[in-house]
Amino acid sequence: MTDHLSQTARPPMALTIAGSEATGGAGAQADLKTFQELGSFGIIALTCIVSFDPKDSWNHRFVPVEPQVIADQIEAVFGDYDADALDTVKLGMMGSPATISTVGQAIRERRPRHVVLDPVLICKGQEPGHALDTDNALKTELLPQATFVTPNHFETEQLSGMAVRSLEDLTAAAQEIHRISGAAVLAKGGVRLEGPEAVDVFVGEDGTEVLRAPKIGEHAVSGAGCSLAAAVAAKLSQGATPLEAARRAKEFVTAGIRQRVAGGTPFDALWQGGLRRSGASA
Ligand code: PXL
Repeated sequence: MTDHLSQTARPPMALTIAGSEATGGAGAQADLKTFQELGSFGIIALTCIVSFDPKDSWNHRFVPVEPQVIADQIEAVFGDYDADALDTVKLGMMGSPATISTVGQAIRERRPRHVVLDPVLICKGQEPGHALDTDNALKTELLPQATFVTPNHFETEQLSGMAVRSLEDLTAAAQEIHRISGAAVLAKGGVRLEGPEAVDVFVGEDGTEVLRAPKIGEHAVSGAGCSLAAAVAAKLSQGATPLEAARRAKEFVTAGIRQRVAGGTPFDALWQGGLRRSGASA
């Protein structure tokens, strides 16, 4: 459109390439809500559809989107907005090596300024064994293209090849992932490390910083990882430094966990409106 509306300033934009999680707790839904809450224009290219199964202990039913359809979505998005308008991409759940190679190629061709990789290997409730076939593909195809990576406890161990049992371990592993990838790293201890605080470690060009917040319960909350990486992406799309984006993202997620939503699944869901409701702004 070329009417007067197109003259108004364009909002910062962020694309998530991620899966749908139907209950709205995690995945592309969490990303889009986070982008909107934090003031960026959100866009989705869908990689897969996950439907938890209430008849089967909430196990994941997983349907991949055809590689060509993933490539088509990305083509549509970058056809619509050039790299100046859309310089931030978040990568969420891929689910298979075929998807990783399609997305890897699309990102290599477009080279967005910020590539925030949430290296999703397994979701809440899944066995770690499911992850191993995507592990190598993530490491070889996506990690080298990431400018910012947000591994959880398990993913930090996988990507660094190190055991993580303490804050010192988490810091060393985050530094190792930074060394391997060149990306800024926000490694999440979350509720997995002992102690009263949920501790994450940032390692990047702007240094190493431990981010702390009081633990809210002892159980992981659905959507926390997706929302954290999406909040980082939103802030980077608005010109924040990686460290600044990490700090704001941690506040956003902590407030969202405080305002979590309970349902029938064994895990609650983070609410992206939490920070807004608390009256603060990220
Ligand atoms: O929280 C990780 C995650 C990411 N993306 C999708 C998911 C999940 C976990 O359930 O379903 C689509």
